[in-house]
Amino acid sequence: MFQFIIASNNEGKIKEFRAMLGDLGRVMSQREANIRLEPEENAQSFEENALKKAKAIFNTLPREPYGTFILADDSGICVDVLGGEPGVRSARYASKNDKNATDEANRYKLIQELRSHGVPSSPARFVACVALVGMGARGERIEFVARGECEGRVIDEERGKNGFGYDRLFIPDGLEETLAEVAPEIKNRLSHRYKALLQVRAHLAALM
Ligand code: ITT
Repeated sequence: MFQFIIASNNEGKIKEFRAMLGDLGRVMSQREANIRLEPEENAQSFEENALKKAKAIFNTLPREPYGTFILADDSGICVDVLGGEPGVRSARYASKNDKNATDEANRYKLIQELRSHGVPSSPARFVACVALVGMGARGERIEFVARGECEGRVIDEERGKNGFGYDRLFIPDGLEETLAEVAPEIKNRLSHRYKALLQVRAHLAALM
């Protein structure tokens, strides 16, 4: 069995990781593991930010036992009519001081931006890069990053109460509902995070 420490302070993400990885072992948040660090996310790509977070948290571990892995997720929403924005800045989209803004403020800003472009909706995608950092059975360092994408469109009104972040504004291809209107089990079978985690799971299986 593995033990995973999720390098995140976002409760929405942590809940999804628990649901998607619980069968492989123990899943703890960094808070539960008593790790207070909040690495800066100032890179230009989701991949770099995810790996940076995972390495920083891994380096705080007192020992590096085989079987304990750090998982970090850098994610966001890329909206076509906004030229791919907010992208890596999704958590800070509505912020004036470059710190994370609230989900409500970020959604409000996205709605305003769509309206200022004169469109009620736009093609968009959620992107998640998930980095896995740990120690292999022969003491070798394991670093792996996977990218998952979920195509769909954003709309200019909130619908639904499930999920977190931009879920209330995003309708995935093939559905009529937003990700906040469907059950968590549905989101967790089609999401960007799920697609990245499938690759992580395959990588872990190859280590066993
Ligand atoms: P950590 O860095 O502590 O993990 P964070 O919230 O700062 O948490 P990111 O920097 O990766 O995480 O920002 C992700 C942003 O994209 C944030 O605004 C989320 O609400 C949004 N987001 C990511 N995945 C999402 C999903 O599945 N549904 C809705 N919004 C999502």
